Amino acid sequence: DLHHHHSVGIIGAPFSKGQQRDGVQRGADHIRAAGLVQKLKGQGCVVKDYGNLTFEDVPKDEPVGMLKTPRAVGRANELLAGAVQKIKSDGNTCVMLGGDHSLAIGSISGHAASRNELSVLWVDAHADINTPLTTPTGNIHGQPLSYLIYELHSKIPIIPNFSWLKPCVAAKDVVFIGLRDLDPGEHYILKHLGIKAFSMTEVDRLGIAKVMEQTCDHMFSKVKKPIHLSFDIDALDPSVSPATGTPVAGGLTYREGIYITEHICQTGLLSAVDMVEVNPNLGKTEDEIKSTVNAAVDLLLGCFGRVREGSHEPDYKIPNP
Ligand code: 6HN
Ligand code: MN
Ligand code: MN
Ligand code: MN
Repeated sequence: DLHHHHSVGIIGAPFSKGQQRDGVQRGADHIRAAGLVQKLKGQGCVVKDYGNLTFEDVPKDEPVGMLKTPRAVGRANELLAGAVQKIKSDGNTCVMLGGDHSLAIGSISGHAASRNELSVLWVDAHADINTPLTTPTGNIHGQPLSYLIYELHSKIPIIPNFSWLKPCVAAKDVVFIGLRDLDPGEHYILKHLGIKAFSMTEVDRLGIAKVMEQTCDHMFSKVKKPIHLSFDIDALDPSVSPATGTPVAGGLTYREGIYITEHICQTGLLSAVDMVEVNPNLGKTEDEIKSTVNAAVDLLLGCFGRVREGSHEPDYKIPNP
């Protein structure tokens, strides 16, 4: 709400090499151009924009096994991890604007480096938990969680430019919402590690209010850990957010998405947010791009106190005529 004065630190990560569709590196600038900073300030946040990271070209980045452009992904995430760690040590809730979802490797690592233990809420059509050996595509944006989870450490081979990375999240501290397109290896991993997951079937069965209640019950079962929300815009239905690289029919409504962010804000434990996979090149019309970018902005506003019922300052008085 208005009275917390959330301190927000924004970092842009114009990176696309975790997948193969050009344009997703421009997501961050589109989200800014839609007025994110001004709108956050307008709802009482203290905002510092740390700007965009610069990712240098990594020459001779040949595949390693199935993995595509592994050296560029490793290097970009090492940089991002450092930036996120700095933003956290400055006392902010960190907002990472992607870019593709491989960036969660650096964002979550940098966040974890500044905190003891995290809960990770992964809102996505996909589970992004393939290992380098289960991946059907070789795209690292479909794999970030396998690199981050302790229990999968022994399944991750040595990859160039990833030697800085250490797993930092326990399987029991991960919750998924919105799943509807998993690869067989990913489904096995979720079941095998007992990871809490609300697929679109559970969203249909329970409704989003119960899903969020149970998500928080699970995340706060022992101690109240800081929350890392990793929001892939493809979690929303493609009718809302069509400008994204791997759209899947049957997603969250705009309202369900907003409800998730409102509920997470109310916990008071939100510590970092990723907003990824907005690809302005993939909108077929200007309206499709707008709808996707505006959804991303509104979700972020929900994370930082915007409530649909409206709000007012504590000293508000009705003007006298
Ligand atoms: N994302 N499971 C597929 C893969 O290539 O591993 C799709 C991944 C999509 C990743 O949307 O962030
Ligand atoms: Mn608040
Ligand atoms: Mn996805
Ligand atoms: Mn994703």
